[in-house]
Amino acid sequence: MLKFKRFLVTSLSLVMLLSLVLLGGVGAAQQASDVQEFALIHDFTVSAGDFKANTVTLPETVTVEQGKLVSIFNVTADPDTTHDPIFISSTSDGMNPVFDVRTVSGPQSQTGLPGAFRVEPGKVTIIEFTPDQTGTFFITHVLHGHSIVGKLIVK
Ligand SMILES: [Cu+2]
Repeated sequence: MLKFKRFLVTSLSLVMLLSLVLLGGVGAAQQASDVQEFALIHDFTVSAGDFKANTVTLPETVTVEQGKLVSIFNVTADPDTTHDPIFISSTSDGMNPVFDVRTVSGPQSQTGLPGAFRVEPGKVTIIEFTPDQTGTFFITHVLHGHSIVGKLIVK
């Protein structure tokens, strides 16, 4: 009985501690509300072995506000394929990178191209940028040899 009581007290303490941590987390997130955070899954769907198959992102469209820092956590759903380079481009061919995209955590692009980022299986690549113009932009793997992907809308 004493053991059970101790277990109960310990469990309750843990729950309270967890609540405090979670509430603290929420508070911190509210303080950092100027950061627009998104998780982006790059899903490479091979159709009949064609490497030029479509890649999609989930969600397919990300909508952000101009002038506010954007932070995107990128992962790939494909267990084998590393994507590099990925660009956010004003054109769907990926040739016009915008917003000075930086990789702040995870694998860096090995292409050396400005604005390029890399997504590897089993790793999280965090990119940051501040959109300085409105419009529709393309999150593209075109230079990696397969076609479109996601859209970024800046309002
Ligand atoms: Cu790719």
